[in-house]
Amino acid sequence: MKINNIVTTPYLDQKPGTSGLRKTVKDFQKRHYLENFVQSIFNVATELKGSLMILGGDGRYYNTEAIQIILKMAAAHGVREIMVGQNGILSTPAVSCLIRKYKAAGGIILSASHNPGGPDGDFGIKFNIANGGPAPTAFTDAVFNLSKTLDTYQIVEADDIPLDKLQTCGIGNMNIAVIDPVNDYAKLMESVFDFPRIQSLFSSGLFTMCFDAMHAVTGPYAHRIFEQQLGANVDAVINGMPLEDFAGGHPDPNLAHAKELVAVLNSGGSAPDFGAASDGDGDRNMIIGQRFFVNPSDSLAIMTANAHHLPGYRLGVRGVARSLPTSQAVDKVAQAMGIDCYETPTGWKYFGNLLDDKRITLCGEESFGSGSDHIREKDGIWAVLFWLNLIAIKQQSVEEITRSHWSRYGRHYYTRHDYEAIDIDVANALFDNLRGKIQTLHGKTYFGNKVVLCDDFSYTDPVDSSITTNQGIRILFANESRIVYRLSGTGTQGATLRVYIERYITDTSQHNEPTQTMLAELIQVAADIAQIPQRTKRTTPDVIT
Ligand code: VG1
Ligand code: CO
Repeated sequence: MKINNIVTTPYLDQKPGTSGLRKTVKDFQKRHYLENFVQSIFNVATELKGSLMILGGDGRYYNTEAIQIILKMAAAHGVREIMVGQNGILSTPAVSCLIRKYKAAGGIILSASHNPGGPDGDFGIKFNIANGGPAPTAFTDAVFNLSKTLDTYQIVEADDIPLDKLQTCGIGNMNIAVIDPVNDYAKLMESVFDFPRIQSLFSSGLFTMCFDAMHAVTGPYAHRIFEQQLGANVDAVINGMPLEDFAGGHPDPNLAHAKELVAVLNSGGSAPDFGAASDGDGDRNMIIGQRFFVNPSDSLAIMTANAHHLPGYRLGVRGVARSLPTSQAVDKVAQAMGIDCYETPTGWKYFGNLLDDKRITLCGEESFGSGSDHIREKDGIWAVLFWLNLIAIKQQSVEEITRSHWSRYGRHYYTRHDYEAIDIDVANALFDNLRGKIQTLHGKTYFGNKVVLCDDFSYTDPVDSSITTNQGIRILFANESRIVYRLSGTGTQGATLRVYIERYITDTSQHNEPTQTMLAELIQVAADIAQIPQRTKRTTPDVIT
């Protein structure tokens, strides 16, 4: 085995964001760009030497090239064995499952998640640690610092490894197992949910579903689990073939991007009873019923209130966590159940310690992400199975389950407005101005909403006491309404401003209103306080979820 030491020049922009390093494909194709970043990972994650590592991606453009490079670099760094998904495919939750099941030292996931793919799209790389979860900030900071002065990387000279068939082979002393991407994950799902009960839901002939894999990674998982194992209707999975460019689509499961699914569910008499979608790398989910959308924050609250009905959660929910911008719907459930509810910064890495320390069982984010202690990532297929299992037990529709939840706990009207690709200087100035106002807003009243707290959110991890600051400006009102502002850490063009708005209504006679109408005044307040139109020259957001 011949290890080459390649001389390279450092890049100064390899700073991981909310979820790994995410750049355009064109950036990743720059000379040694990927190699540099992977070398920095190996330099920090010295535990990979002599250990097992998991490797796979969401199948987007540049996935297979990147996998071949990483295999050869792993061999050069003394990795003992690599498990790689067939054709380079592994969903993010499947990687987390495999790391935990086979006690790997870590894993690399190639994905830019919900960002578009193809030669003109985005690519990304994430590193997950031995607990199966995203590397914590201390790790990604160390990787970034090293990347800025990196001058060589190590790679083995070897032929490419065929990834199309299941086999074991090797490069030098390193074993390679090309594995079925679905098997282990499907077994885990069977252990968490009541598969026979979901099977009987489908075999009754009275219930059908439609799952939109958006030509991303979940296609093979959905075909196997929903159609083959659970016996769902034959046309249950649409867009189930992973494609390098997601057929030109934007693999983000929300009402704006999963249009085909929404049309199917809104098609009237013959529409399926249940609809769902997942994103590029399979960790997000959207749940819908016939002409009915379940807000992801509500989904987390509903899961928390009902988890004890499901086999995997029979012992109950220890505690829950949600990210800052996620609505306070789950807080109401936690309060009623007498369990802890943690508020964390955005990004799954902040849930890892809480899960490992057994403080929480379920967690979620407003951005169509939910998960539990079964792995250390959010999990799209898991969320769909959770809902299917719940429907099978309750024999109620998605809408009935959600409405009865609202009538018990109240409804949190919620929306997120995204202003994409705005000039970075404009975005920074907007935030500087907002921060400057923090002290002055307290006690002010806008359309009857009185400000009781305004701050720049910071989080002290209760397990390791690490402190994370500047996570978003939040404004809380006396009536429990809320506005949160933050900048995205996953975009690749300029800055994306996210504004999150919520309003809590207990009166059931007001639970049938259009969300944007119910939030209109607060939307106005949010725009005024941050001077969004004046500063960004935009009067409407690019995406509303
Ligand atoms: C977004 C979401 C965040 C999520 C992250 C990664 O981050 O808001 O909740 O954890 O994407 O999800 P940001 O910084 O752009 O708001 V995924 O499915 O890209 O791994
Ligand atoms: Co994702």
